[in-house]
Amino acid sequence: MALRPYIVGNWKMNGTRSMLSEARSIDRSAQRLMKVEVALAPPYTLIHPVHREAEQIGVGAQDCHHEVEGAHTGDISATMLADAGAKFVILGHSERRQNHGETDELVNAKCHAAISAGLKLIVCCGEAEETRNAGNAEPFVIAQLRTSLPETLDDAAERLAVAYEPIWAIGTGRTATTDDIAAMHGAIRALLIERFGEEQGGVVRILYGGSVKPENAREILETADVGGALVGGASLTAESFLGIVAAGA
Ligand code: G2H
Repeated sequence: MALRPYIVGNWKMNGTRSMLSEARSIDRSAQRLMKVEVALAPPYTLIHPVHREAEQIGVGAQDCHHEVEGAHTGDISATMLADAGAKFVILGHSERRQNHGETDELVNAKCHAAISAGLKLIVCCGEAEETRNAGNAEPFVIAQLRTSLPETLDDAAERLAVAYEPIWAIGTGRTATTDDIAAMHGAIRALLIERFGEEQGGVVRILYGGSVKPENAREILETADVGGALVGGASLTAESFLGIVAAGA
């Protein structure tokens, strides 16, 4: 059975308490759009406030450490996220991979930490422009996921989402063509079925990310094997984010 489209706002390093009004507006309207599962990943400092203010939408984090606790100055564990009210965590975003040297192996360790803490996972993947131009986008992304994803997950269908975000489309205003998205999501689907079996892997949602906005959301969300969207810039105001949510309803 297909799951509802999953529309997730990734606020990245944006947002102080003044942005809670946007979260409240999203929450109030998302409540009326029951056909879509709506979630927000604000910065760490706003997870608990958003959790308290927004009851209908899921709140999550943009990263976690791979260990439960210890001497890791500045880091946050999955257990702490769950304690603050987070229901999911985004792992392996290309900005983490690029800016913090995160490897596929580390992303895999973080997946296990998140699973142990009871969180849902959104595991990101995506190729650089040179990789696509060289014709290697698909093998690159599949290799990334082969190592990054957990080896087994009994409840993969509900617990896991994969976000395909071509790096060259992130925050640039450029998006992949729907043909390219469908081809990549098809390849990811085959890997998910190989790893988790038809029943689970066949329904794990594969989100598209990279300059999704109200104007292009419907076309992207109607593309084969697109189960939702991971939205950065356009999730920072309730108006534009709700435009994308409405496109998925
Ligand atoms: C891709 C996306 C959200 P944006 O990183 O994860 O950001 O929509 O700004 O391209």
